[in-house]
Amino acid sequence: MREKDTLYASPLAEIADFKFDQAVASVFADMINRSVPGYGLVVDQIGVLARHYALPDSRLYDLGCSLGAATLSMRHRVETAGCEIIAIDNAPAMIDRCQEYLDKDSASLPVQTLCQDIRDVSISNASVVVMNYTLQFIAPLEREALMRTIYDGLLPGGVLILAEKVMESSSTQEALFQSLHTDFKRAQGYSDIEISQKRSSLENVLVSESLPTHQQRLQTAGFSQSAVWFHCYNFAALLAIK
Ligand code: GEK
Repeated sequence: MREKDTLYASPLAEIADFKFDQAVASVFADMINRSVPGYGLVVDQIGVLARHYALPDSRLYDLGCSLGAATLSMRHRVETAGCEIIAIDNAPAMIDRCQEYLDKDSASLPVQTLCQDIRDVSISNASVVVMNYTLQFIAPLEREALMRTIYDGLLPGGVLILAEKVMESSSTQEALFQSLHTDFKRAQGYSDIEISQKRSSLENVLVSESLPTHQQRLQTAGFSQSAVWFHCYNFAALLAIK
């Protein structure tokens, strides 16, 4: 059974910026499932999409892999010969646990884990690149360069699967979705104090952008097509094809 997230349950004297440390890693599965609407569905579909787009003898990257949920989804679905998954995260607490889960997993697709900053990573011979709620933690000014690195490392016909917290262009709709997201978290058992303290800790750390901003950046990087395949409140996933 997964460990329950109670990190923000008691009033805190000072709310520090959110960090992917040991405390977060130990409750992360519970935290993300109860905070991100549709997380399980998106993770599952990443495996289905990877199976569709994986090319023989190519690499599949999971950038900001955390505990390896998307990696495991791909590992269990992809059957194309000669594929390898590269799972990368710069938080030691996350990647160590990810490795532990992979060691216990019996699927045969090879996985290499790397404790590395995805801004420094080299990508090559890729048929699938996944960024499942990771780009939002990269400074907006650094996002374009990362998109180009991903685009350049993809094979023709390769895909980027990008899930993000997104911001609505209309302030009325943004307020509506924020309030519905708060209801979602309440329904998952989070108290108002937990919701508000967690929101404060993420304020300077998670920077969301609008879907049109993401789509424009993907187009500028060279992607010929991008399609929204999941959208629930402020959470969306795109498929961008080279
Ligand atoms: C999942 N994809 O469960 N370099 C490497 N990793 C980074 C960087 C960076 N510069 N910045 C942040 N991360 C996962 C969920 S969580 C999403 C992704 C969330 C990592 C960070 O350490 C964390 O593990 C992950 O990106 C973001 O399918 O917590 O909302």
